[in-house]
Order: sequence, then structure tokens, then C-alpha cells
Amino acid sequence: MNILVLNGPNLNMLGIREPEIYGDRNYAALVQFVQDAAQELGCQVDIRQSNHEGVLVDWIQEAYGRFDGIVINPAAYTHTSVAILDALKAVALPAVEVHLSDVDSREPFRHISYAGMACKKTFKGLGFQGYKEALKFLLEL
Ligand code: CA2
Repeated sequence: MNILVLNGPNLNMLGIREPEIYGDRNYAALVQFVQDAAQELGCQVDIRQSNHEGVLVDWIQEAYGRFDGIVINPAAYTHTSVAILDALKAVALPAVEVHLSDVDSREPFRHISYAGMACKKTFKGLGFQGYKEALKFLLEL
């Protein structure tokens, strides 16, 4: 199984500020964690990060016919992007949403997730482990 793992804006800044919310490990550590999880679970992953909404939309579109599923942490675009929601609906690949933090216990604007409306499941507040749970979920589908 070949899974596309997408990360949205500012996740490349992990570990630099707000460790109480996002932890103290950096983005390179997240990539390593997901690669290790994929190896353990027996799937292939392509892990990408962009600060640009259109780039994320392009990558979702390009996943059609190339990947078996998508794990996505759209970061701030979670709460704003109908474009990412529409792209996920358009390709109709099984998708799982991940958030490092528990968005439901944070500011009210983080309680709405557009991308989540096209996802089969959301893992939130589990830190890096949420990505592994998302891979497991897709493999068990
Ligand atoms: O909890 C998550 O994974 C989020 O998707 C992270 C986003 C946030 O906008 C979402 O509401 C929840 C933020 C990504 C990283 O932001 C940083 C902020 C300060 C320092 C480093 C990263």
C-alpha cells in the first residue's frame, strides 16, 4: 500500500516554538517517525510539506491513480480551505486527518475542519503517534 502523507503550513517549524502545544521534536523527527512507522507496518509513504494551499491541492489531485490513500494534516488550512476539501472529494481516495494537538480543546476557530468532512477518520491530540494511527487505519480499511 502506497500512502501520501501531506503536511500543511508551518509544520516545518515544529520544535521551534510552542513546545507545550506541539512538542519539542522538529519536522525532521516527524518525517523519521512516519518513515519508521511505515516500515514497521509494511507500507510505503511519500511525506511532503508545503506552506501553500495550491501546492497541497495539486499534490492531492496528482495522488489520483498513484496512491492508495492520503494522510493529511492541513494545519491552519484545516479551518479555512474549501479548496482542499474539494480536492479530497474529487480524488475520492480514502483519507485520514491528523492533528498533533487536540484542536477541540483550543480556540473555537480550530473546532471546524473542512478537510475533515472528506476524511474517514480524524486523530487529534496524539502528537506524532496520530500519524501512525492514521497509517494503521488505512491499512485496516
Ligand atoms: O495540531 C495540529 O496538528 C494543527 O494542525 C497544527 C497547526 C494549527 O494551525 C492547527 O490548528 C492544528 C499549526 C502548525 C504548526 O504551527 C507551529 C506554530 C508555532 C511553532 C511551530 C509550529
